[in-house]
Amino acid sequence: MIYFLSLGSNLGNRPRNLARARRLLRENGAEILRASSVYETEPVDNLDQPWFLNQVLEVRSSLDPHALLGLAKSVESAMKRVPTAAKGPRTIDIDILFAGDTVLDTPNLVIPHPRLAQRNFVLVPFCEIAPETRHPVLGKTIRELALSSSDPARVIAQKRSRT
Ligand code: PH2
Ligand code: MG
Ligand code: MG
Repeated sequence: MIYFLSLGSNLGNRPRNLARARRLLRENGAEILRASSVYETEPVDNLDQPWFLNQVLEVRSSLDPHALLGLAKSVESAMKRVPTAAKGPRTIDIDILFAGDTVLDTPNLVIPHPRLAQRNFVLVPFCEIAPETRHPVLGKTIRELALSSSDPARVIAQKRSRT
C-alpha cells in the first residue's frame, strides 16, 4: 500500500528529529519513495508555540493502516514525545494523510486526515511531491486543494533534503 505521511517537529533539534523519524520509519517497514523539502511553518490552531518544520513523505509499506499508525506511535514514543497540551509543542508528530484510496473512519484513525485540506503546512509539501494525487473524498487533486486553500499561515521552503 502507498501512503502519504506528514512529519512535524517544533521542539529540540528539529532537522535531526525529522531525520531520525525517517530512519526509524525506514528501519521498521516503511520504505520512503519520495520526500518533500523541509518547510519552516507558522503554528496553526495553538498559535502560542514555536514554528514547526514540516515534511511530507510518500511511503510504501505492507503494513495495513492500523499497523502503520502503530508504527508511527512507536516512533513518536521512541523519540520521547510527551503527551502535552493537544496540538502543543512536540519533538515529532507523524500523521497518516492518505492510504491509497482508502477511506476509513474509526475512533482512533481517520483517513484521509480530516484537516489536511485546511492546512498549508501539509498542502504545500504534499503538492511538491504529488500534485496530481486525488483526494478520495473531496475528489480534488492536491494541487487544486493547495491553490484553493484559505489558510493564511506561512510556509517557507528550506533547502532540499536528501530523503
Ligand atoms: N501540528 C499541529 C498543530 N499545529 N502547525 C504547524 N505549522 N505544523 C504542524 O505540524 C502542526 C501545527 C497538530 O498536530
Ligand atoms: Mg498532527
Ligand atoms: Mg498526530
